[in-house]
Amino acid sequence: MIDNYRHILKLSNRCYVNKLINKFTFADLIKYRKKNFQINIDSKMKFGTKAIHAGQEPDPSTGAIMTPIYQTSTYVQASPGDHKGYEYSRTQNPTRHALEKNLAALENAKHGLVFGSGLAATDAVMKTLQPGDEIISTNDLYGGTYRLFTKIFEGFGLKFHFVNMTDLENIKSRINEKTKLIWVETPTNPMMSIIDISGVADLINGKNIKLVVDNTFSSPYLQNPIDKGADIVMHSVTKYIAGHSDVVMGALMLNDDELKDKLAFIQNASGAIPGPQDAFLVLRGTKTLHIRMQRHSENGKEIAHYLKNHPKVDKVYWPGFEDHPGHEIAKKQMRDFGGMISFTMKDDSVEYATKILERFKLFRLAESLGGVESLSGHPASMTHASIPREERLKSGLKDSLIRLSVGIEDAEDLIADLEQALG
Ligand code: P1T
Repeated sequence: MIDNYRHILKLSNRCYVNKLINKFTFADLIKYRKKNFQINIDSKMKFGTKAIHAGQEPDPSTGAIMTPIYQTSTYVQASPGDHKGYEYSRTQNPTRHALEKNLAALENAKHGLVFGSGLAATDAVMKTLQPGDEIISTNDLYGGTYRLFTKIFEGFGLKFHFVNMTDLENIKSRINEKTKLIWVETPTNPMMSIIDISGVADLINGKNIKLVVDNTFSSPYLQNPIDKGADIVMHSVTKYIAGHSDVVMGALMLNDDELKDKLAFIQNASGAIPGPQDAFLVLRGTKTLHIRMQRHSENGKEIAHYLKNHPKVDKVYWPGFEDHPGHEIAKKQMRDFGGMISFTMKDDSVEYATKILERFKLFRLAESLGGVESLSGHPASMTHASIPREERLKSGLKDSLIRLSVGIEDAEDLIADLEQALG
């Protein structure tokens, strides 16, 4: 009896669905397909609107509001070369393309290209150079970038000069006819030094030298280097852009068509691309980038001031302080000062720093930064261990320096954690 009822229910449901399908005529389908759901993102649109909408149109086949994860390695062709613009997912993938367009819009750039990691993006930029070319970079930069430059690309004949870029004279005096690229990171990792992007751009104006800015610590919400004269912006998307510590990815944003073609060729030829699942996660991340960065900056400010007034703390490195040497430039080129802070203790020993790091409960000890959760790090033994100690000390990176990535938890709880850890 019950089985009979189930059968009748199934049949009637099927009839209802069929009726709906029959009502939706072929003409309706064409009308739906023709409707333009695209939102025109123009340069006047504000950051939050671009973050949520740029590069993202409802899926043409279903109307899905979120860009689908096109988890496919290849695309069917009607006849050789007769396809819909997608041939093979190393070269093109719709989810990745949506992200590339979204990221380009956030940096006010024409083009965006994403890679399997921040270092893969940096690697692609270096492959545009030739043996004998010279690069000027900051002496205070992410240890992995330093390692890529010195341990890989020096071996292929590129020459690197690492200088203190807070003084533009140090850059100017290194420029010669072989200089092809200037690699800036600002704020720097981990000393939070500020490099004047427009100042560097002015130095190379009219010369055949490209300016690349690693904008990871600021995120596109706090700083847009292309507006200040940079040729390429590089991001470790892993950090603030993705924002949830669940993806490793890198990106390049730029305006120059020829350079973009060169980099897209390298992206495909070397093949360091991210998968569609990760592209989807980052598209989800960028939708809240502006809100997250506002809270990172608010919390960063409270924590920086708390640390500055703590009797056991020696120096606090955060560009929002009026007495930070780069404060005026930071005010000029950044929208706010972010949530990255480094500090040293009056008891300047590795032992004491280690004790603090072990005591943290909310500020978990881990490599990386920029996620919603707060993290702590010990650059000398972790992120910057690949830089020789004498080089580290030149930029002020002491053995006891602790780096904080201030998350978006409640500031009171973060301060309570610092209070118990500093003892
Ligand atoms: O980890 P990856 O996505 O490859 O990005 C490298 C990178 C590039 N530039 C900067 C300024 C970075 O901070 C990083 C990665 N940094 C860390 C993992 C860290 O904890 O500092």
